[in-house]
Amino acid sequence: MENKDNKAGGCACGAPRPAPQYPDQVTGMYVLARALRMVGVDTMYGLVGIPVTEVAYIAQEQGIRFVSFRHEQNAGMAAQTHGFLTGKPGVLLTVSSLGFLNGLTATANATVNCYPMIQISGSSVREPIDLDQGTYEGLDQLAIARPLVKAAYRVNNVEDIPTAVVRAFRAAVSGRPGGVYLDITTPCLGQVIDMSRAEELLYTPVDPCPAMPPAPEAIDRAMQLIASAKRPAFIIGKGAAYARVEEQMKSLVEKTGIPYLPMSMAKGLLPDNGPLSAISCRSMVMEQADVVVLVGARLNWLLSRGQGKWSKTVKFVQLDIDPREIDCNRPIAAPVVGDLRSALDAMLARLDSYKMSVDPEWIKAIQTHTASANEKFAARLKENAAAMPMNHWSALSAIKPIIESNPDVILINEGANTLDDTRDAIDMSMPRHRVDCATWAIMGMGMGSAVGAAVSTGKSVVAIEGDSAFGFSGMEFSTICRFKLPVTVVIFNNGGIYNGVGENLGKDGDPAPTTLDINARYDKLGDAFGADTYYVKTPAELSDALKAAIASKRPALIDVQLAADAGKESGHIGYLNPAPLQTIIV
Ligand code: ADP
Ligand code: TZD
Ligand code: MG
Repeated sequence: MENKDNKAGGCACGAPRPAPQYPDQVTGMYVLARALRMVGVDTMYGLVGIPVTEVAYIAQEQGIRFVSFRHEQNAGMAAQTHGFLTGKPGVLLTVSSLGFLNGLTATANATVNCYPMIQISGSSVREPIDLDQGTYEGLDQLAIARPLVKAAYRVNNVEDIPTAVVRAFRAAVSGRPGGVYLDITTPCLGQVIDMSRAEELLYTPVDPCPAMPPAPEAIDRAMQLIASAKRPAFIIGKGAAYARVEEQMKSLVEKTGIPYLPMSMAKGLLPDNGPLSAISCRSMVMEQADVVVLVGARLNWLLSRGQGKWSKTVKFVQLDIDPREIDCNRPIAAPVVGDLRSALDAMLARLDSYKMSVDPEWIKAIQTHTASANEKFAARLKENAAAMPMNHWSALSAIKPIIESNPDVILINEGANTLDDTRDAIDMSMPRHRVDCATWAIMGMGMGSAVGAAVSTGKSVVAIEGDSAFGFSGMEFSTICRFKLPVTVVIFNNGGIYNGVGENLGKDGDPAPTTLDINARYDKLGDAFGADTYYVKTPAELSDALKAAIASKRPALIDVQLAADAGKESGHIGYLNPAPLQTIIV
């Protein structure tokens, strides 16, 4: 009987690539690369092996940049960040079984965060998988991916590859963006087709991300409510950053005089320190606003699901592309379902028909509260600047002025205290310049996102990482170096998850569950790959190192020595722990 296991009919791995046997024929791998080119894909992130090595070689040959990683999750995090920052799906290429599963974590994360991304995975021969006969890397990948992604397709026939790529592209970017899984079997990748037939099948889709304007009556309902409000506020989410509506939001804020509160990754869409910024007035907005306009922000756990502190009488206007988002936690008085650009343009066009009734006292109260919060914040940074060993605030007192005077640097940020304190300390003034662990608050996006941000924008990147957070993707620092990216990684080492002073309650001599390595020299990891490295113990040393690192536009790693007791359990979200944990952990 013929051994069908992974018989591809073409070269599956290894370099240099052999010359094609039949010059007028091509394989599925070639058709895939060409189809990606036709939808405008210029970059792929991934990790190769059987059966997709040749896909990456052909992609490079076809002018697609292939950024090769050490672990698929990180390549996926790069692809999702590429998607968020460019509005075009980031593409991840993985091998079958574990490579697929490793990458799927990022594709699921992209879906949860509404970032467009396509994971393309080779998969093994169908028949022995379906009969559970134990084939090479056999796994029913499509079935596993399906519940975790926005859409999932399998291609079994080379002639279907162009259609599959276009469908994946459309699914990723249209409506609410998300992660899409494209499964291509090994036989399909190796299937041979005449070049002329392949060229006939290839096409570029028309309008893959169509505008979806909201109904005019939805706009009027929303405008009426906004115009009636005495204490209104905009809450701007990362959907607005993704939709690139900074100009529309600027006009709307200027023309209505309504203050705005950005969610973490919407920071900088309008300046954090602008006169109508309510960034320091989160509680005030929740407790006192009478109308809140959600602009590409979900009323999910990050906004207490509209419960808790929120006023019982506040009325919501919600601008979102996904009708299922409306009413999910609180009744929404004025849903505006459609794409943000069309929705905001329509609101601006109708603005002259409405007279705003914003109470000047509300604006005064927000500005007074902001001034006093800013004063307290500055005092806190100042008084901690001298702490030895450093804590998060001392380190941030050095970093804040440098990042703020380099507004075009993209900031990547993950950790617990490292995340919360950095987000609060550093004002952003440009849209899409902050990428963090976002809706799922996951660790492990750092190095992948840093690569994706640098590759997709060509800009300099600074990643501010907790020592635990860094550990999830730290090996990818080698990718930053191999691709010579202008990325500076700053590691806040407080020796653990949340801090380094956890106690092992069993006293068996093992480290506590939260304890990592307070004396680790992470900078030496950078040395291994030829980066510029720094080990710093004071804000002055950190300041010099960060300035030099950003100016060099080379890979750099700064190990920031903090005190082991710097940082508290779970940062700002300790209240989410089940009750007994709160009493045990330091
Ligand atoms: P944040 O975490 O910043 O609060 P979320 O991820 O919770 O933001 O919400 C983003 C929202 O933006 C999602 O509900 C998504 O459907 C919506 N969205 C994304 N792109 C668009 C768009 N182009 N137009 C309208 N809404 C969008
Ligand atoms: N695993 C994954 C994938 N995501 C998570 N969020 C966690 C585990 C749990 N976790 C957090 O929520 S924050 C964090 C973990 C492990 C790390 C916090 O430590 P850090 O930052 O060193 O990164 P700080 O400054 O010490 O708080
Ligand atoms: Mg830590």
